[in-house]
Amino acid sequence: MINVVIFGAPGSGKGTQSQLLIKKYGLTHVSTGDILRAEIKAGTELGKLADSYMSKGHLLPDEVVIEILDELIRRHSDAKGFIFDGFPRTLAQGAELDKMLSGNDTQISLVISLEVSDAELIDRLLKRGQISGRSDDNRETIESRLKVYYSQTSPLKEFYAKQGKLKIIEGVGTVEDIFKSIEKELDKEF
Ligand code: B4P
Repeated sequence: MINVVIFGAPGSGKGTQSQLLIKKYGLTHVSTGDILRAEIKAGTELGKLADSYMSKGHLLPDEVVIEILDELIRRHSDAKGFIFDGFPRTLAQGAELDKMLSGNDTQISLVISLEVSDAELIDRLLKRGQISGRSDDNRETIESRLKVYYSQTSPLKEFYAKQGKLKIIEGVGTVEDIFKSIEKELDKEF
């Protein structure tokens, strides 16, 4: 099994690059953001809870997201591998993901960290906000998401660097050129 984490700040292109990765490598895409947005759309209890955090740019409690992931990994036990997009987002989620995967006799193969400046991230998300109607793509919430990223999520880089799994990729340029840099790293695993 090949398991890849696509890592980066909000707007760094995790979702965009994941779409290309699914096509080329046939891995199962796990986007916690997409799952939560689907719950919001469906008006479920989980969706209401998710909206109360996401619209402020905050992370959902670890135990809520971990439960979703745990169930999903069990349901896809026959997958060729996973692309984890937007998960883990805290050190606790990272440790839990390692446990879940080792329980299935597998592990994270590679962590791709997309590096993009704050100015570019803000610009991308404001542009997306104009068309997506996403409640978290407005300036105030974007600034809060960036703060949360630096305080709670970016420490995971050190966590994965220590495991020898972190690959830093320049996340600015055309979507195709960035994908080529990711492919170079992934092709070594297949
Ligand atoms: P996510 O859905 O994961 O969203 P994201 O980080 O904002 O976006 P991403 O990096 O995927 O950006 P994209 O490719 O779309 O999370 C949303 C919220 O859900 C979180 O804030 C949190 O509240 C909650 N949540 C999710 N997971 C959680 C977890 N594990 N624990 C707790 N809470 C959780 O790209 C953005 C834009 O840039 C797009 O418009 C795209 O077209 C553009 N773009 C992409 N690549 C480009 C390039 N190379 N050049 C120019 N533009 C580019």
